[in-house]
Amino acid sequence: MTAASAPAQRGVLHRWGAVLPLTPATPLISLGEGDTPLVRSARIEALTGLDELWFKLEMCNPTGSFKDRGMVVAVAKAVEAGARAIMCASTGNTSASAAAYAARSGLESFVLVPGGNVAAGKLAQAIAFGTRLIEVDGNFDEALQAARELTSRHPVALVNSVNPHRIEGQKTAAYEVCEALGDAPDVLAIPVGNAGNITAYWKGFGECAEVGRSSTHPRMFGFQAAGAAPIVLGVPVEHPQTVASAIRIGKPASWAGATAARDESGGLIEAVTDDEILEAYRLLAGKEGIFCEPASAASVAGLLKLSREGRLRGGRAVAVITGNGLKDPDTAVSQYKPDVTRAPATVAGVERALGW
Ligand code: AN7
Repeated sequence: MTAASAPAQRGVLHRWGAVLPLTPATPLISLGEGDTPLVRSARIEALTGLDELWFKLEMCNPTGSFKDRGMVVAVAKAVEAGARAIMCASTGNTSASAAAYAARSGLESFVLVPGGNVAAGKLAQAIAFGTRLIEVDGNFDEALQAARELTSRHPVALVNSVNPHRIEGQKTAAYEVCEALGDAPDVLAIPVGNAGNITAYWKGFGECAEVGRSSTHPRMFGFQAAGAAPIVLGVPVEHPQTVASAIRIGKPASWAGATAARDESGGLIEAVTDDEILEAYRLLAGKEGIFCEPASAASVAGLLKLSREGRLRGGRAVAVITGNGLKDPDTAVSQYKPDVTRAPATVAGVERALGW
């Protein structure tokens, strides 16, 4: 028997350390985040008028969302700075990710979530990772304001995307897209909630162009839910509403970053309705085998909307699939009448039930 060679080190800090603000004192923690698949659309592409449609499957990260990419950097830097505890406000995915990396690093974590508006799987994750869960009587925007003030008064590190280390980590997805395609795509389609991710991708694409990892930059197409579309409307939304609870955000912290990404790239930020989001959600599962959460389907809903309006002409687009559908089982169940047949546990019984 030959000795197995040591597996290569994985994770954002190992893979992308050279473009991250690491020091010799930064602990290289990892749950194997990053290096997510970029897969070509099998069937939706033909509905869009695009030459190529690709999906960046950020749902394949360890806690099931893109948040892990930035959280690993934020938590490593918090540990480096001597923090014993971290805090975030969250519509669910940030809290799941923060709680996981805190557990991994021996930190205490506190998460503020809008009571009654977080998908069940995300709450299950936060609880399993042993976080101190605070359900606030208010929405995400109010929870974030409270988290900002609390972390300025107490020795607890804030790990929302207002923490620049989160943006640094999340920009690595743009590097991976450029590497996988050999260049930047023509269009990057992405859901927009608190607007950290569109800000991070734009930073990443800018850096890739600067150092010759790409010859161009994409137009950034951001999509908000129609009931939670402050950037589209140009004013905060006091009572945001949408089935896509992850992006039920009325006052995005990175508002300026999102509009800069839009304007500097010649892109757009538009709204998609809950019906359009759920149509894309069902198409992604039924026609592509990709079970994402509703917020993630907003990127594809947006491309389909632009296509219907005759505003997409060729080119290569990447849609970011930000989170896993397993996180929100209630929306899944509400969308389908399951095709279930009862039968005795015999060959004859199943044949009879199927009418064979
Ligand atoms: C699946 O977890 O804001 O525009 O607190 O979970 O960077 O906020 C989640 C946001 C898109 C929007 N898709 O990204 C949180 C949170 C999914 C998300 C977004 C979120 P940003």
